[in-house]
Amino acid sequence: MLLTTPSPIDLRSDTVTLPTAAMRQAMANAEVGDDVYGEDPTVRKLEWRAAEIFGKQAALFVPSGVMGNTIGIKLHTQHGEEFVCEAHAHVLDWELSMSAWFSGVFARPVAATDGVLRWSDVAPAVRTASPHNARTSLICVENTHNMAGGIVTPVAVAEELYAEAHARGLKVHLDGARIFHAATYLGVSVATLARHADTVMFCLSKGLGSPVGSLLVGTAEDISRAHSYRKRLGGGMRQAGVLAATGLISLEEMPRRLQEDHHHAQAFAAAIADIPGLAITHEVQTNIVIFDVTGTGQQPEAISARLRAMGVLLNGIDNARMRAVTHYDVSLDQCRRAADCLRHVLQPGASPLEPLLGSTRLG
Ligand code: TLP
Repeated sequence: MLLTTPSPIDLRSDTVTLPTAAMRQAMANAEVGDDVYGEDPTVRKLEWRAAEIFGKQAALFVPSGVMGNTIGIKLHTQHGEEFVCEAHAHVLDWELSMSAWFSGVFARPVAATDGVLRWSDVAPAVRTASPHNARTSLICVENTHNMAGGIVTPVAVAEELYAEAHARGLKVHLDGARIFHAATYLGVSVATLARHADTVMFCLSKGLGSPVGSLLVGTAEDISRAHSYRKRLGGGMRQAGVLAATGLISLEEMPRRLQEDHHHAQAFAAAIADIPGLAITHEVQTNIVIFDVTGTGQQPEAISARLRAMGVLLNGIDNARMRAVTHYDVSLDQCRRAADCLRHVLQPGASPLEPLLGSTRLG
């Protein structure tokens, strides 16, 4: 007899989504070739569509967001230069110092309290070359900003930054891992948000549901140079069409359902907002809810362990804060149940609830 194991409600990240039935079918049927020779028709189609959707000349399929950001930074900098980014940017905090390791550049962080990087934050940190200073050559922006609770940069704020940066000869790379979420929130196209960025990295394997892959979009010249950096990083893939096939589904079909994830994040936030000692750090605009648990007197790690015992996966991001990320594989009901579990474990002297049973897949 088979034992039923409870399916966890996984709010650790939107990277945990599983490929849909249509994606698995597309993988099985994908036309493939050797992409290092430029002969994989499905990869070429994905790159062509990504460039078209973003209003750019060309695109490069890469295995991960980190690789896309690494190549973006490499394209616009020389060894020994500086780039400016927000103090909690992914490129700074979560990419194992790849900018230093691969490009030999120094990240100069500037804090934007609400997570929206403005030109007024960036300007004082920009340096021109002198006997005492290394030159700033690049600004990295992140939209949505992951560690600022998925906050969106308004179009006008971004446009001012691009214009001021370009006026000073600086390049701008956009970490748009969740750029489709930003576009959904603002009700604009990703092309509008990408218009003035020199390069944009976006992920297929987060809210868009693909198992693997990101794209770097930009000018034909930059993307042509990017090929050699991808190869150096070990990202030259061969019959990668099996992955690109899911990417095409992500691009064409998944953006239209992101509003649902935003709604679920808001419902989760509303359901935990009055838990004593818990404070949501940012307005919930997209699919990420970050909350500070310091006031509960409990550590994120301990809360995480107790939630896990109840079938809810939700991690800390530091000693004070935890993050919940909604996605295709969690329903509204599951978000509400996760919130109930969180309330339960934060009650003084709470005992573990029964594990939660049920599928993590939306109907
Ligand atoms: N973010 C992951 C973790 O690395 C934190 C997550 O669970 O959110 N840019 C941004 C803004 C990201 O959030 C991430 C991944 C990346 C780049 C890197 O993408 P991958 O994981 O594909 O290398």
